[in-house]
Amino acid sequence: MTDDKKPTRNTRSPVRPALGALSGLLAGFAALAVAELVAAGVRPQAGPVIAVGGAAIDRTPTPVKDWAIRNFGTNDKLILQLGILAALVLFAIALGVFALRYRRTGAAGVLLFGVVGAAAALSRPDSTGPTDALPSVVGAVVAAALLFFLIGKLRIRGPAPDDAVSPRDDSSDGAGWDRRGFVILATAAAAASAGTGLLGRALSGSKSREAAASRADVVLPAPASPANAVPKGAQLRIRDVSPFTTPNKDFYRVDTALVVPKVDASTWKLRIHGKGVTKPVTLTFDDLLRRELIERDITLTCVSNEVGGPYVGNARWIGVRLADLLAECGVKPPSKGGRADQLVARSVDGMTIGSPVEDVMDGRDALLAVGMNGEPLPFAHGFPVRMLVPGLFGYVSACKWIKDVELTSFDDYDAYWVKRKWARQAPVKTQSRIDTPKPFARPRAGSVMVAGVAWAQHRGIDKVEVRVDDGPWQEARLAAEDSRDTWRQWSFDWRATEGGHTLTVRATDRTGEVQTDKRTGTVPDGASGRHSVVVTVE
Ligand SMILES: Nc1nc2c(c(=O)[nH]1)N[C@H]1C(S)=C(S)[C@@H](COP(=O)(O)O)O[C@H]1N2
Ligand SMILES: [Mo]
Repeated sequence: MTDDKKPTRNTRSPVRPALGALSGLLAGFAALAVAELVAAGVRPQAGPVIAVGGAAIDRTPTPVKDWAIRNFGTNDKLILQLGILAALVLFAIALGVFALRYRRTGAAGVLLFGVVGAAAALSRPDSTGPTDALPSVVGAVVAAALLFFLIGKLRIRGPAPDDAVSPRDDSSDGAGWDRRGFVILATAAAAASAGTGLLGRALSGSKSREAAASRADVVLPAPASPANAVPKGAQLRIRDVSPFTTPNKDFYRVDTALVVPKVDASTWKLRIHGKGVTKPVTLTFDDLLRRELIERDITLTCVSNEVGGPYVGNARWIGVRLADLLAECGVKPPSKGGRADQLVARSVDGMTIGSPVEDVMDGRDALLAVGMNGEPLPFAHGFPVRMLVPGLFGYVSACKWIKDVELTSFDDYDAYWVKRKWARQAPVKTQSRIDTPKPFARPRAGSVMVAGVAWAQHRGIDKVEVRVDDGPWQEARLAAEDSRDTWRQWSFDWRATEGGHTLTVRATDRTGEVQTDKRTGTVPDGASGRHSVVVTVE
């Protein structure tokens, strides 16, 4: 035993630092709870975690963001929020311990976090004004006061008032400081924070309940121009091939929104204005539903989708033809003398997405969509209204939670992703994917069904070929085409021989272009290259 190491007078007990750390944590907890309650009154998105998270997303370098989307998918936001909370916990602990010694400075340090949160909230593109600073500021003031008083209880009373390492410190843990006062204050603070946090949750919950009620009230009118029935042969009877229509619950989601915006359709409005708009309009949701609706199958793809990746889906959308609406507002495409060549869609969360006016008005089914696979848009996919332009990647066409359409020019304005190194214009690239067999599968020798999907929206898929190892390209069987705006399933009956094999797929679109084997990354205008799967035949 190390009994030779008798405690000296200056040995510090770990109890006070631990209680300092606890004080920091309690202050942090109080800050978040109070901020959440204030945010529920102001605007849920103005809360510090969401605001700082959103600001972090906007400032994340494009390669990192792209990597996060590819690796965490929809969970990227959860991971970011957990990261922010973990950082807050560490800082709270550090501040609490620090405050044992420097009480005022420690408490003031809490205020600094309030400033960071407030600055983040005010800098958000969806900020509605100075009140957005309130959640962070009020939260920080309450937390600073709490830390100050909690640490006060931990101070040693007696002859050495200002020195944390008091001579009485070593006599026994807790001697000299107000143990009872600390326990009472800490318990009260924890209980009050929990109550405040729950109240905040309940209040912000009531707003999203209103939005949910407005969605439940939506009755989608029958489309004046229904989609053609999906041809029977469009859906192959092969296990593990992506279904022709992607169910809403399985549809990929890519956006920068930390919390899904819950928009109340009954108060939603869309403004159309800008260059060359002779008759600007503001439309309500009911205005849109009263118009002629069209229904179309359209495949949507993300520019961040890697070759073989999951960010592509096909749905049956209902909406208003955007070109007609624009024409009523006096907008002409550039080829007919129109002054604006870019349409910038803006969402309630501040996202901006720029599409070529020429593409939107060239006769394709560019939509202001209100329905997805037979129901109102799910909140995550843009309720009440989103844009879609067949043939363009989502980041230049598919604005969710849209609230404003401004006609401008590419020379005058760069939208959100363009400011972050992505291309101004980005038609989808001709792509194909092997859905089955999966990588490293071990199928039996003999007949093995190779199948997947291929897409080249608005051009159409004319051919898909499969190659085994370095063999010749062999034509796959193509499922029936629904429309050139949708993907097509394909299959290939492979006579598999034992051993390791690489299967590669390539598509040819209706312009005759063969999917390139030149590999590029997703930035700036989408990944190119061919999808391969390695299997071992047994
Ligand atoms: N408001 C808003 N709309 C948005 C985005 C966004 O971040 N915010 N992301 C775009 C991108 S990059 C894509 S690929 C599609 C994805 O639509 P989905 O999530 O419904 O699949 O939405 C587009 N619309
Ligand atoms: Mo995207």
